[in-house]
Amino acid sequence: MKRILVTGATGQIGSELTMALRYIYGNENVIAARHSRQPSPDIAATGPIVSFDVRDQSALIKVVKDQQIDTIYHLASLLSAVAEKMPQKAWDINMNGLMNVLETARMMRCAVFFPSSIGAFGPLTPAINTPQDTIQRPNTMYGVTKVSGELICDYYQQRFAVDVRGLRYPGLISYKTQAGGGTTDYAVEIFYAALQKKTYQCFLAESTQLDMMYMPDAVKAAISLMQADSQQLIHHNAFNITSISITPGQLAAEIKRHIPEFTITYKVDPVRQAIADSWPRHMDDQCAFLEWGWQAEFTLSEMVKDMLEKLAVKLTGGCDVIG
Ligand code: AKB
Repeated sequence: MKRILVTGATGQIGSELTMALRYIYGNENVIAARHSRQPSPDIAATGPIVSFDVRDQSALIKVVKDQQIDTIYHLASLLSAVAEKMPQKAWDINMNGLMNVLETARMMRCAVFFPSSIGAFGPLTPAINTPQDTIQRPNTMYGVTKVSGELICDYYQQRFAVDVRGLRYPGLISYKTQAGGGTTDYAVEIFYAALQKKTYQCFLAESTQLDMMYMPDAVKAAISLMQADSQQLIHHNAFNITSISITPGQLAAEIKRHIPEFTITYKVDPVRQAIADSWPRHMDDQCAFLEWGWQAEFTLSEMVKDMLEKLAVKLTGGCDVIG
């Protein structure tokens, strides 16, 4: 029987991944760990919640022991834009939190999932069809913590045989929980603005192309990788995964097909634009496909249709839409 701990369970990925894991492994077997954000009503209603700071290793060890945890999905971290505003704090949370998780996993024999990001790449990385194994010289604190995180995960896997697996996520689009503090957040904000105000002022330039992914694909990727046969894995960790590669202009045009009166304007935020300009346009995810069968489901038009439908229900106070 699996006993799973999800750190950052109230964040953008965590709030959906926790529910998907509870559906598969049973509500009582998936413990949602939170720190600052309140849990969504479905997380609060369906299973156990614990509250601690990932930088507090004794608190983490106690939860792992008390709850007999065998797998940790470690999602708690600061995103790129906020990490650039407070780099020392970003290092503290992103790196010391991860070290505590890896050390706990080594001592208690847990498997670990660690989400890396397109932010692990930098301006010297080939931006088109970014290879799995390539130059990684990020110039942001977020990127520095993601590359360091990838390396320390590899180290724990090779040196201590901890079963650590991970993905490089693109920008994630979801209707349940907003991201907060990311460079790709425009791709979520735009949907709220389109439905509520019919207009959106974008903080990235119209032609800024980045990899994006709809949350159901992101959740599926994490679970499939953790379920994959370890004998088939060559990389284990930091797999490129990709889905939809778009610009704000293209996303706005697709939204306009559903809401013809929608308009977009651009007021570039130089900090987030510089971060976006240092990231790949489109990653090559062949290794994920070959090693564990990764394939995204949602196209741009399917994602936009689904987002608009489900977010409209949420914004009008309707019941959450499952699936
Ligand atoms: C961010 O924008 O910081 C994140 C990411 C791409 O890792 N969404």
